[in-house]
Amino acid sequence: MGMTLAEKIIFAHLVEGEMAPGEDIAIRIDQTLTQDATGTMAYLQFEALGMKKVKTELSVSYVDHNMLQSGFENADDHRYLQSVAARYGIYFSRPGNGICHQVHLERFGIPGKTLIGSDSHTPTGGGIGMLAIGAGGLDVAVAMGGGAFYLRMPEIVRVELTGKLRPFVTAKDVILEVLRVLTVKGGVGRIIEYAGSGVKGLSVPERATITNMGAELGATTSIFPSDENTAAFLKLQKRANAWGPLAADEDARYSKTIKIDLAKLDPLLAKPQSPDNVVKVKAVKRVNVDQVCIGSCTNSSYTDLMRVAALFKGRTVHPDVSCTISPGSRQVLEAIAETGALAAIIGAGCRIIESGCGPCIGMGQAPPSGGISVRSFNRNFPGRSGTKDAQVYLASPETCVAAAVFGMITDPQELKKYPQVKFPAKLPVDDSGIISPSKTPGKVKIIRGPNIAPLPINETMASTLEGEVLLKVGDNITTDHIMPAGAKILPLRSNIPKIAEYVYHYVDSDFVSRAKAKGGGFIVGGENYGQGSSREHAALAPMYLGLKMVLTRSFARIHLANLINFGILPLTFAHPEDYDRVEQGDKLMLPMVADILSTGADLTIKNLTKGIDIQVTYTLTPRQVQIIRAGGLLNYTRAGGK
Ligand code: MIC
Ligand code: SF4
Repeated sequence: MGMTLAEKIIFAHLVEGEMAPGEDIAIRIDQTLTQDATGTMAYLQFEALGMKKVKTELSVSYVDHNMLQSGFENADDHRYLQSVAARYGIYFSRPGNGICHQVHLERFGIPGKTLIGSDSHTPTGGGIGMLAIGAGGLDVAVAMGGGAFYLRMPEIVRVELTGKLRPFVTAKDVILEVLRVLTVKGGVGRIIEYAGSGVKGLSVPERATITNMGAELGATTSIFPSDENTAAFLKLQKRANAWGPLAADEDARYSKTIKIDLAKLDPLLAKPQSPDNVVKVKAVKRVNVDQVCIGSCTNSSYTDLMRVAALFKGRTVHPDVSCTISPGSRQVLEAIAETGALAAIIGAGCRIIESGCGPCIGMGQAPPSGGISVRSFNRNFPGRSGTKDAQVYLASPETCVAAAVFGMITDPQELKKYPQVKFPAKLPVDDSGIISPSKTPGKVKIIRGPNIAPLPINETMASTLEGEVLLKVGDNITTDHIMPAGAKILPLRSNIPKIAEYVYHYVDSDFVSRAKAKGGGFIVGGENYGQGSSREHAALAPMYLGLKMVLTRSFARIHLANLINFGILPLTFAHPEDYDRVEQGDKLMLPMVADILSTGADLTIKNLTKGIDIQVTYTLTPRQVQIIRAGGLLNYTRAGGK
């Protein structure tokens, strides 16, 4: 029997387990990436592992998130990251060089290789045929140390693309359509593989837009074949040698197939507050816009911005709109400057932001109170923009231009003439923004600023857990709810005691004081708990506050792994309706839980307040049970666990 594309790469990297859906497997990791907001923790953890040098084929440390330097914190972190990279054999991409995913695609991605990154949008690399997976920083630290990456073998879903996109319908609309069909939890436990005759009409950056937002489906990763378009992209990057062909076998078997005729798609957008709240642009009537933001790791490539510039030519940004542009990489910025496109964008009245995440993570450009913001980004979770009551819509760069020009959400087809944009014969390839590791690592001094607090170390798990439900939340809680980002909180990423003060800040401002007063406790959640980003701070900071167990209807993949990595027990209701039988403030007891987990026997939680028993399930491997009992992966690894 033939193999799917993802299966081929997994098979070539398999070090443990059997490649059947639902089985626990471990794969060898060729490349890792980190970004600054998760990277400081990942490198503190790597240091704690006591290795001399990274053992991967390639590891890169990017600075792209915490770019606003309104105090010493971020600049200190950048310096720490640069020194750690020099010391341990890691490439360092300087602030201003671009967004990790865009730069990695341009400069380092190789079809057929495995990549894990401490950022949920790492699957952007799937656009070039990599098996690229987002993970918590600790998993990345372990992989840098040569450890395998453990995951549950996903099922493989095939998305068959046929036909050709019409003018003003873009790659963004393809992934918005997939999100409409599958929803934000439709990808959990799955890899999305794109195939079909429609694939050849999509360039690598377009494919990357699609695989990038596979993160919003909750998918483990998404991947495209490596073909002549991939070869052309790599050639332009002066990396023709990195190319190799890759595709699924004809007779490969998939758990499900979704068919999309590209010619039948319309311009789409995701309405507030979820990326799967998708409708046709033309169905949105009379919504005035305050802000438009174009950029982010989803839509900030050369072709994206060339098209934006062409559409802005001879037009201006509406007087009631503030329009920002953040190019994905220095290469993109340089290229659009060379062609004159940048001048057209500036001339239209756009505000140019340096290459980085910027407004996507609330690092500046928070919209006005109650403001409407249309963004070419990938997430519109509440509060993420930095303004609690702002309403964020997600759409293609083309739809963003239409909103910026007309001052209201408008079908981009109203812009009439669709510009044909092609790659130039040559791109400004220049790696001077990427600093190679030191040739004399022994001489490198690691520089730690005062904001970098030591890693909190968890205690081993108590035999019986007892405590109070500190908070009960609903479905699809994101890590932005649990551990918000933004310009104020992000600089605290290297300081767990300080950042812990903001856990669930916008959901329940008393959560932290309650958790402290009770000496820790439990959280109850609904479906898809912890969707969104890979930030392990959403597990690490609650761990610091004494969180011992989270009980939900279901979990999102990366957050589940992060909870286990930090010794927090993830449990699910055996009977989903039991969600209604636990309330905030209830006292719960899990008698002899540590031993029961090791035997794999059924587990019952005693709700002491209500005098009832609640049956729960757990799908932990024996290794994961040991990790939780040890108080987390760091303790486990340091004690010699593999
Ligand atoms: C995001 O888009 O939410 C982030 C910021 O890139 C995160 C990582 C982080 O929280 O640092 C992600 O997607 O993993
Ligand atoms: Fe940066 Fe936004 Fe992409 Fe996250 S989603 S990596 S914050 S650009």
